[in-house]
This record gives sequence, C-alpha cells and structure tokens, in this order.
Amino acid sequence: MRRIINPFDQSVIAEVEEGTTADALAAIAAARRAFDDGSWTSTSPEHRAAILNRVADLLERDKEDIARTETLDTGKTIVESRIDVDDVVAVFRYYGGLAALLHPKIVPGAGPDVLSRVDYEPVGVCGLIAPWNYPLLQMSWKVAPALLAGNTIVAKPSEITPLTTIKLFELLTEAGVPDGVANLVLGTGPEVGAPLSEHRDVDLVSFTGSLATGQRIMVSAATTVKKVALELGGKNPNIVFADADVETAVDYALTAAFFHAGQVCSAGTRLIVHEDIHDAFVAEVARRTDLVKLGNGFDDDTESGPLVSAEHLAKVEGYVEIGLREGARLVAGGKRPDEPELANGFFFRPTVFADCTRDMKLVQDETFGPIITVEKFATEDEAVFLGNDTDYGLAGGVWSQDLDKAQRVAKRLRHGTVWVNDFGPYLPQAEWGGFKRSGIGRELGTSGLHEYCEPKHVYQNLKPSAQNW
Ligand code: TXE
Repeated sequence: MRRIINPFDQSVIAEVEEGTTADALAAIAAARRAFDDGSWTSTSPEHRAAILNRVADLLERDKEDIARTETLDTGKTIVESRIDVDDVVAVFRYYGGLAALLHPKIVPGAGPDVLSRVDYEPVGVCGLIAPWNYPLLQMSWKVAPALLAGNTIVAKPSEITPLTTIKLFELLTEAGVPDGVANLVLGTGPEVGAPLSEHRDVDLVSFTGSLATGQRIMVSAATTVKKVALELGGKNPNIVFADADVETAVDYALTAAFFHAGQVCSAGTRLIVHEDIHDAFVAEVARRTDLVKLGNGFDDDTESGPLVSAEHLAKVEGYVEIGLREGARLVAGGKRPDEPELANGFFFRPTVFADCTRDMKLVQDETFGPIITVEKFATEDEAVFLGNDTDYGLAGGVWSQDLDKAQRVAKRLRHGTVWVNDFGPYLPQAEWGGFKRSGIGRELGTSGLHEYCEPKHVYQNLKPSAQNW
C-alpha cells in the first residue's frame, strides 16, 4: 500500500495498492491474449476511433474532477491542470480523426500484373511508462495512438502520481475498450516498469522520463529487440537577440522557466541573452522572479505550486549549491520560501543565476526545477553555438523582430521543437520529441501514430509464370 501525498502540505490524499512483478507479468499475459485472439486488432480503425472520441467526451464530462485530482497529486495550479485536461481531450479527438491513415495504401508503379499494397498493422503488446510531471497528459499521448493502431497495452504511471491515470483507465472501460486490451499496473520502476522493457511478449516500450532510466530501458529492450520510443527531457535554450520585443521576451522567459515550477521537459531554463541588452534584461527577470507568488494550486492568485516530492526538492536545492560553487551569480531566489504557511510543502523560490558559462554543470544538467541560468552572447553564430551546446535536443526558443534572422537561427538549432517569439506551445498535430539524447522517435502528429504501427508490404503476383529453374 502506498500513500499518495499532496506536495502542497504533505497530507495523504489517497492510498493505492501497488502491483508486484507478478502483477506486471499477469497484465502482459492478458494483453498478449487479447492481442493474439485478434478481436480488438481486427476491429476497424473507425470503430477504435469512435471509442477514442467517446473517451474525449467522458474526459470533458469529468474535467473538473480530473483537474482537481491532478492538482492534489502534483501540486500544479488548477489552471495548469485544466489546460492539461483540455489538451488531453484534444489529443484523443485528434487521434480519433486519423482512422483513415490506417487504411492500406495501394503502391502504384509495380507493373500491370502486380497488386502491391502496404498495410498498417499494430505492433502488438505495448508497454507504456509515464513520469510524474504531466501524469495524465503524457500517458494519453501514448494510449490514444497505441489503441487507435489496434495494439493492446500495459501502462505504468509514476508511483508518486498515479491517480489521474487510474481515472483514465476507468474511462477507457466506460468508453468500450474491451477487457484485456488496456491494462494498468501501479508500482515502482524496478518492480513493474522493468518487466515491460524485458519481457519477450512485449513488442514495444514507450517511455517518458529521465535519461538514466531511458538508457536502462534501451539496454534491457535490446535482448528482445523490441521497439523503443523514448522522451528523455531537455536543457532548453531561450535565445534573446537585442532586437527582440524585450518586455514580451521577459514575460515569456518567466513562463518558460517557471511554469509548473520548472518541472517540464521543455522548460526554457537556459536563457541566452545578447550582450547589448543583457544587464537590463537580467535585472528585469530577477525583479519579476522575486514577485512570483507561490502557494496552494487551488488559490486564484497562486502563480506556481510546489515541487513534486522531498527527493526532488533536495535535488533542486543541490543544484543551487553546485551553481554557487561553480561561480554563477545568484540574482534571485535560491532558497525555500519564508512564508510559514508554505513550510509543509516542497516549495522552492524561483531562482535566477547570472554570469553562467557553458562549462558549468548547472548550465548543462536538466535541473527540472525553477532555476534559470543566464549566459551572454555577441554574435548570431555564438547564439547558435550555445543553443546547440547540450547533449539534449528537445526544444528551444528564439526572440527577435528580424524574422529572417529568427528563422535562420531556428533552422540551425538541433532541437525537436523551436519556438520563434514564443515559448511552450505544442499541437496534437505536430510531432513532439527530441534530437540527440532527448530521445528516440516522436509523439503526437502522424509520426506519433506510426510509432505504433508495423507497415507490411503485401505483393501479389497476378500472373505467376514458370521460372525455368
Ligand atoms: O525519473 P524516472 P524520476 C527527469 C528530471 C527528474 C529526473 C528523475 O530531470 O529530476 O528525471 O525523475 C519509471 N524500468 N525527468 O526519478 O526514474 C518510474 O517508475 C522501467 C524528465 O522520477 O525516469 C516512472 O514511472 N521504468 C522527464 C518513470 O520511469 C522505470 C519527466 C519515470 O521515472 C524504471 C520526469 C525501470 N528500471 C523526470 N525505473 C521528462 N522527460 O519529461 C523507473 N521507472
């Protein structure tokens, strides 16, 4: 039995029964049976799409309840949680509109006596592993395309934030997903997650989480050569040129870094500012950072909630010490808040470090907390160099009113998403994922569906003739 904690005040909001490895194996077996009996796989894509649209309806029906649960479980503000549910609805509806992409494609040009087509078959049993920062959202990015493609699934949410995933799986059942097709197992990574990457009856594992766990999953998936899709976070540059609309860029710099207390894989925590505006820009970012209102996610005036757990708070605090040791200049935050009413929560003041350099661990590591590092640049080439100076490659932003320059820089950035004069939005229709160590494969968009398909070429000779062997 695990107690699920509200990170705002450490109160117990639920107790859940966790699964063991034996439960994970039972779920894999159930998913295998449901896949192999063919009854789900042989339904039409339109049938499965209709179910996804029903799931979207049910999510809308229960939106407020789900959003409140997400805020209790993660600490994020209720506004953020409502946005998450809206986005999840949009994702189910988007995939609910893509059934036609699964129809066979007739291959032209094979000759008059040949019928050639490509079928889009499901991969099989898919293991889906999600983290704690966007529990419902990140699981939904996997569940919707996997089911549309006709796969059966075994899902494991993060052990610290399982509540909205439980709700999602109840809604899948209510929407008509048959028994054995969508299986949920709660529990820890080693107990429940590891079997999903190791077991021979799992054909694909899709994982969002840390680089270290992603690497482990890739290694264990190698034994059975299962397909692997990974989203492993980022260290995302936010580049501001001197000709940017500075007031707007400051505003977005704060949102980019402090939304959900920086616990966002695409958070813009690496601010890279042109030398001509640098000092004034940093001063304004620091001033505004000190004004960020921390509090209970349910309060209207709360701008940022707590971090998710005591362990994560300790990690973020550790990075402040690292930054100070490395010689970065602390210009805002850097500590837990003073307000006594926040003392029981895992709160950390939004933090800004100036005078940062590319060799610092603070600059290179994904802190996953509300910490901005600021570096200075002089030329466009230098901005591009710094923007790409990371092992990750998930996302980045460019601020300039010279749109030719902004597009030139966007083209040269080695990141899966680049925002110009914005930071953060994504679309269900547009691919999401990382270059370099930010991962393998893409979620969302049509690529997010094809991850879960095996294209099969069927070649039929309409006039076989003697081969004269
Ligand atoms: O991640 P883990 P943690 C980053 C972020 C954060 C760090 C650590 O920097 O500080 O990762 O977070 C499951 N086999 N991101 O420790 O361990 C685990 O139970 C299979 C970035 O929470 O990667 C959970 O469900 N599964 C990120 C999931 O993996 C295993 C979001 C993620 O946990 C497993 C979250 C194993 N051996 C953290 N071990 C992003 N990309 O957005 C653990 N898990």
